Amino acid sequence: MEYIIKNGTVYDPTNKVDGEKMDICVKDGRIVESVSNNATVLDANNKIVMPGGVDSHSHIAGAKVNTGRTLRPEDSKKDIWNREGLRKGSGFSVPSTYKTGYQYSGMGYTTVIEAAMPPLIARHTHEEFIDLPQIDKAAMPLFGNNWMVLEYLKAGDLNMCAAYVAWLLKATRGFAIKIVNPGGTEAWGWGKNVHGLDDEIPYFGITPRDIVRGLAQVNEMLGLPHSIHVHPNNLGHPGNWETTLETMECVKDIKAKPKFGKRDTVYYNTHLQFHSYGGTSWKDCVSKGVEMAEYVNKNDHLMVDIGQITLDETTTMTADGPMEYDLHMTNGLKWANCDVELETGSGVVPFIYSPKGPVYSLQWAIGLDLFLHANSDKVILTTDHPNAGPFIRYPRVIAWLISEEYRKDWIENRVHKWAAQKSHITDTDREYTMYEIAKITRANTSKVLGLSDDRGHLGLGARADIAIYDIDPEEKNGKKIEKAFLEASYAFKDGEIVVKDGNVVKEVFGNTIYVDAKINEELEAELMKDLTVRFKKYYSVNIENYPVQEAYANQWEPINIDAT
Ligand code: MFN
Ligand code: ZN
Ligand code: ZN
Repeated sequence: MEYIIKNGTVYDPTNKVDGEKMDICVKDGRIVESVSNNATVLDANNKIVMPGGVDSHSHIAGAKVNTGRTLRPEDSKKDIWNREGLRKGSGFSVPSTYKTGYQYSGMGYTTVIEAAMPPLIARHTHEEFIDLPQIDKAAMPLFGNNWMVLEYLKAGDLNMCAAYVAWLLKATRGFAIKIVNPGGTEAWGWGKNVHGLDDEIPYFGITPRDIVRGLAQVNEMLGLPHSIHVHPNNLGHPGNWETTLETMECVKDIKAKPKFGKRDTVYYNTHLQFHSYGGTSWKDCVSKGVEMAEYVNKNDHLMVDIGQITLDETTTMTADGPMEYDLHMTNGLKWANCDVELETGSGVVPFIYSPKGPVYSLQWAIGLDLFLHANSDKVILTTDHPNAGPFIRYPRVIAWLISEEYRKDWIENRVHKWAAQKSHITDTDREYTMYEIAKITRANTSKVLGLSDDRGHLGLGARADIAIYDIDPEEKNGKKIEKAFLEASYAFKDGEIVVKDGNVVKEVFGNTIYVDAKINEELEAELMKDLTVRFKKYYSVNIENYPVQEAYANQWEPINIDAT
């Protein structure tokens, strides 16, 4: 199929296109220079055109997501979908698989990264991916509490650690190194936690600093497309901003050496909002959003996503087991906890971020402090779906960023006074431009993931993943902004129209992206010898049964790297 999208106002930061009226040509799934006279014409006059959205951090598939669905039948009964021609679905904060794909697609998103995959049960993530239509997907295996990683780092053997990371990425069809509460989740196996970068991890004797630094070095030895992706220690605790800064500082000297893509950073801090808390308790907690944003602005080695609180009832889920226990003790709601042998753990807790709550209003303001004081080249829009709120609230977050008037309405009429009192959100009248919105949802994410060669932009040769929204770039009405970004006029996936007027009109199945890094043969042989012994000794499964089989995707998209 050929298309020409005529006269749209185009925002494509990767190619420095800022609101120019231009035509976009599409042929055989890619953006091309020109099309024939037979091309279908799409009139985008008075509409804006952006590359398809790329989400670098969202929990959409796998064991803990499904545990969330099981734990919360009250959520699964919400927002029941029964639309002509589509699979039925339901769930507000933890939607079913098909609905997840449809809703991302309806918002004009085309690539989404699942933020935490337990290696041993990677198959569960991939099984759900198979039934998750409309988008390309990838998943980040959890490495920060893995016994093999801890052992190799304890022995100071970065080569073996790198070989293991390469093997695990391939075996689980994973995409990048995810680190959650380094050392803390392992300590949770002993009913403990770690509280700072230099706390000793029980039995292993190494520290969170050793894990973060070690894995950052390994990441660059292998030349992976993405950097290490880190959820630091002390999430959600007043005073944690100091731990966050120390974690960021500890990898500053490492140089980015990707063998694929254009990443120039070595550290990615996810859901920074949850890590930017001052004070010593919730009574004296204040936003450190401005201080954190200033650090992010002046340091080139890192990128961050925000994890903006949306003030909804949601379901929290994370590999940070001890944190979820704390949360369950704080809010008194039900709790699920899971251990994944040798590798990681997880917890799931419902959470009601009431707009009237002082603490939740402050958390909301901290996210906005970060956005409003950060350079838009350095931040990424996420809600850490569903932890700080469901992804279908991205359009509302965009409205808060674009319209000071709308933000003020929330500050004055909807949220608790702590939001304004304990943060700096009322000190600034900054409003994001459409160009900046395109950066924090497309250009920045595709670059930091190493996927900007053919995703997140509209240059020649890019995948024809495109979103068209019916909105005036100067619009300041929050409700109109939200509606426009929630219901894309059109969305294209690989050159086909998949959404019209916010409705999915064509079901397609995207790729599953993973990294296949080739390592030196001798090193690989040494690793396999060692792993075979470790599997026999510790695991309840055989090494032969561990890798994810070829059948576990609609279409694999390997990223081949030569790390010999
Ligand atoms: C990430 O996974 C990921 O993370 C993230 O809820 C997550 O009540 C999962 O126990 C949280 N509240 C307080 O202590 C508040 C202080 C309280 C007090 O005791 O004084 N103050 C008030 O209530 C204000 C009263 C005055 C007023 O102004 O109204 C705590 C409590 C809480 C706090 C509970 N914390 C958890 C937050 C952390 C992490 C959520 C989610 C988190 C999820 N990853 O009217 C007048 O003048 C009187 C004013 C009042 C007064 O002063 O008395 C995954 O991968
Ligand atoms: Zn996290
Ligand atoms: Zn997360």
